[in-house]
Amino acid sequence: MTIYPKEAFPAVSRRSFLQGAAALGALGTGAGPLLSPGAAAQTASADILSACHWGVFRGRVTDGRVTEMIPWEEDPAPSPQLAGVLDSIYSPSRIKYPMVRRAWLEQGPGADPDGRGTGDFVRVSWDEALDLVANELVRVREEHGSTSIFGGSYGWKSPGKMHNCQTLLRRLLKLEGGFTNSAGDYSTGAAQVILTHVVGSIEVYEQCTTWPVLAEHCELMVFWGANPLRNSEICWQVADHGSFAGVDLIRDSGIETISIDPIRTETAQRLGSEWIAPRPMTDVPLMLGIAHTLYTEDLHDQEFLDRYTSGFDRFLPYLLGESDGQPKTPEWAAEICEVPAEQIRDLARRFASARTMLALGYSTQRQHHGEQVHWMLVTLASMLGQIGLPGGGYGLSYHYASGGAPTHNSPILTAVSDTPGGVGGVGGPAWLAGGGSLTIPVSRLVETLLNPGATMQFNGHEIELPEIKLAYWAGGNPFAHHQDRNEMLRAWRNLETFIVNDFQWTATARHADIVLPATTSYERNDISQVGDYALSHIVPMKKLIDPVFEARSDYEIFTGIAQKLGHGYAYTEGKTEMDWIRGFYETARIEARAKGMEMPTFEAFWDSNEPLAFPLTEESRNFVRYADFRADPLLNALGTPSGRIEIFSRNIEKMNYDDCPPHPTWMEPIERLGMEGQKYPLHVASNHPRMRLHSQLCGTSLREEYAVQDREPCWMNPADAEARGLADGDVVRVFNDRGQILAGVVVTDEIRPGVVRIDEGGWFDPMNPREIGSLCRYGDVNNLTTGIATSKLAQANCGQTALVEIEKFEGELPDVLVFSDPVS
Ligand SMILES: Nc1nc2c(c(=O)[nH]1)N[C@H]1C(S)=C(S)[C@@H](COP(=O)(O)OP(=O)(O)OC[C@H]3O[C@@H](n4cnc5c(=O)[nH]c(N)nc54)[C@H](O)[C@@H]3O)O[C@H]1N2
Ligand SMILES: Nc1nc2c(c(=O)[nH]1)N[C@H]1C(S)=C(S)[C@@H](COP(=O)(O)OP(=O)(O)OC[C@H]3O[C@@H](n4cnc5c(=O)[nH]c(N)nc54)[C@H](O)[C@@H]3O)O[C@H]1N2
Ligand SMILES: [Mo]
Repeated sequence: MTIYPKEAFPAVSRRSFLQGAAALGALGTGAGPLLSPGAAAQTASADILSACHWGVFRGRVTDGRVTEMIPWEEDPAPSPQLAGVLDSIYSPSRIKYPMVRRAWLEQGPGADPDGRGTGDFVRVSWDEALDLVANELVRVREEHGSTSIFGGSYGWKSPGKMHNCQTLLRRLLKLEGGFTNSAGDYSTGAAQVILTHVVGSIEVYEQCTTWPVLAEHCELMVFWGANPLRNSEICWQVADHGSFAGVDLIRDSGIETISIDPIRTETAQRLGSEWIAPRPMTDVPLMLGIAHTLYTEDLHDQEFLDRYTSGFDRFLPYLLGESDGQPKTPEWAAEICEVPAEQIRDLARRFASARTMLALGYSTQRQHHGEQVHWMLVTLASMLGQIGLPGGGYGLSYHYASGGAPTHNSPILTAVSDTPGGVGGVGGPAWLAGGGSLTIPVSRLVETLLNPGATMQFNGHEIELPEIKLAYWAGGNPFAHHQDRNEMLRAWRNLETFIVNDFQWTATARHADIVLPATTSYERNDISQVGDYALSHIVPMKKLIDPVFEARSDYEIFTGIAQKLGHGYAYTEGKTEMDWIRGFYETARIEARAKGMEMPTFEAFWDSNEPLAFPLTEESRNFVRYADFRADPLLNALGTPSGRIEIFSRNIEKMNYDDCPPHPTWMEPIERLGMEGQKYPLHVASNHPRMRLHSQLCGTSLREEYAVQDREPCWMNPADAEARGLADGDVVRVFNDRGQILAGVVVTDEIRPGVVRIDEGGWFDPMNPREIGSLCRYGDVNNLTTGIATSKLAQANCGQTALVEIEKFEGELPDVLVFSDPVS
């Protein structure tokens, strides 16, 4: 249903589009959508259009089984992970039936909590499982109050607007009288809090100046811990892969690029970028050294600072060392970050003499004192004075979900709401919506479980930590995503009941008391949009096959529980799955009409088996972030107290936090490479994996592409490997005071010395689940990372903070067991 005359970017060239449209016999000429009557007839009958985080695809179904997922022909860069998506439907790690942990079932809630993870489950019927859950929700609420139920259930889930398992869970818990929710996310927990003080919005998920504008105007693009060619494999909605086209535009335009990253990324390789590899967690000193040169060599833009920012005069004494006796010279910075002082000076001069775009990723703020990095980057960009100019300034989502791909003129699909009778929220991370009786910062659940009743500072507020007795997870895998696994295991023992809906036997499901088998999105109908930023199409997510084994959709599961509790009708509002989907579409249709476009009827859209395309305007193709603020900073004032970029924040000053001063500041993290008294010699970069979405697809055949002797890979520089007598393919024990894991060595000079890389998302497979600190056989890196918070301001996670030692594993290599069904 590609029926608009649309721009070449990002999917197809204009020429091929015209040919395609002509072949369909329907060429749109106006601004509004036209329905292609022949569209449905064009496609093979068994190829069903659907979509997922990895992109739009057609599922080939033969005899009730999906045999192939064929990428949509308009996808500019289909994800190599799609093969794993298919495998996830049938993988041996699929949860087949409702299961209850034996001790919990026989002895009651809270029994033998150390036995979680041992795989001693009893199969029960759906009816019994739903009874157990319903009764337990009632018991805990009556005995301990509604805040003792944790429904924060953070994490990823299907991109469908209907089967949003987290919203569906919260809808149930709200209906029954409230729960403790979580705020923020693991992605940008530090940046999104600090940036509201600095630029007046969370900023990290905002659209960037578009790739086509960069191609025309940018002269120097800096990828600062930012890797679009890996991180835009996926979208929070359905991937459009616009960044792949964007990076190619940059390459073809001959723009100079620099990558500042401990790893030589795919993006840097494609672009042939200059590679600068500082010590991890030392980006603030590096930025300060550049800022010092800008100021002392009079390369900074004082006019911009005067007109658009506030508080530079309060930051300057720190930069020059007048307030603390330490000028932030390139020599000072070089000592910390191991980038030579002359190179730091050179960066400052080059940034100032060219139209420069600073593209920062998220990992630099997933670190102790992570707030400072984004604040200092905005300060640096302010000194350069190019914010709001085409191709200059900074961009915080070039690496994520194809930020910078131009936004199409599309209505926004509404979604199922966590409030029965309420209107569904639109776009954005659902966990930002709030809505519980009490809210804790998302990465502080473990701290909460260990310290009920204690108080916690959070962004100028004080929270009293509730006593959580029951946690319910639907969507998200905390036994992969949370840091310091062993501290977490200790904390989890304080839970009386842990309930999980998932379709795979993840470590989280294995540690549950009640496990409910969910369907994958390929076993139910849904609807979504293509591209978090591009919003290029509305796409049906059609059911390909009937549920596998006894799996039920989360909607059915929660409806079943609501029925047991006597609230079935309030929960469903009397609507079926297709009623909801049609409702979201019809609401979008009304919005489209207000924008002067006519969408086809729902039936025509659904039956066409094609995504519905929306047009791109010149204006959005040419979008420049902050152009309006630059044009008129009074009329388009920022949402900060001063209306300007705050290099000094009075609000943060008032909070008086020792770990978040009122201007960007370098503070030593608890551990880092090159620190004084460093206990362990190697830093672990726990990056986002190329062949997974976090832990998703780790249980599939894709593992064959990367696993080393069946273990998660551990990248090492040849120098570090040699120093330990290690060779490519060896299995090693990676350890520190927090935990220990096995991993498989990959020796490569694409990583700087002193840093090893073990991607996040490897499934946790303890040798002895009863023993805290037991060796993880597969390689879950979060056994090694610290569970502390970034600061009192954001209370965000520090997944990128960990030092370790590595030695060859000499014992008998244990089999990895986590990818099979624990029960059969
Ligand atoms: N050390 C370290 N740790 C990190 C990070 C890091 O960089 N380093 N990154 C952090 C970041 S940014 C994030 S976002 C988190 C990611 O953490 P998560 O979002 O928790 O990770 P996923 O593996 O995507 O887990 C999603 C789970 O939901 C399940 N699921 C998917 N769809 C459905 C559905 O429709 N219904 C149900 N019931 N279940 C479903 C999947 O099977 C899977 O188990 O990890 C964080 N942890
Ligand atoms: N393929 C794939 N794509 C994904 C995801 C996935 O799991 N798989 N997850 C998605 C999600 S939820 C999110 S939040 C985003 C995450 O986006 P990011 O957090 O930006 O991604 P990371 O891969 O953790 O890190 C990006 C780069 O930062 C570098 N880096 C690490 N530490 C430092 C440091 O101290 N300084 C500097 N300068 N660089 C450093 C890493 O080497 C890496 O190349 O990705 C999204 N995209
Ligand atoms: Mo994330």
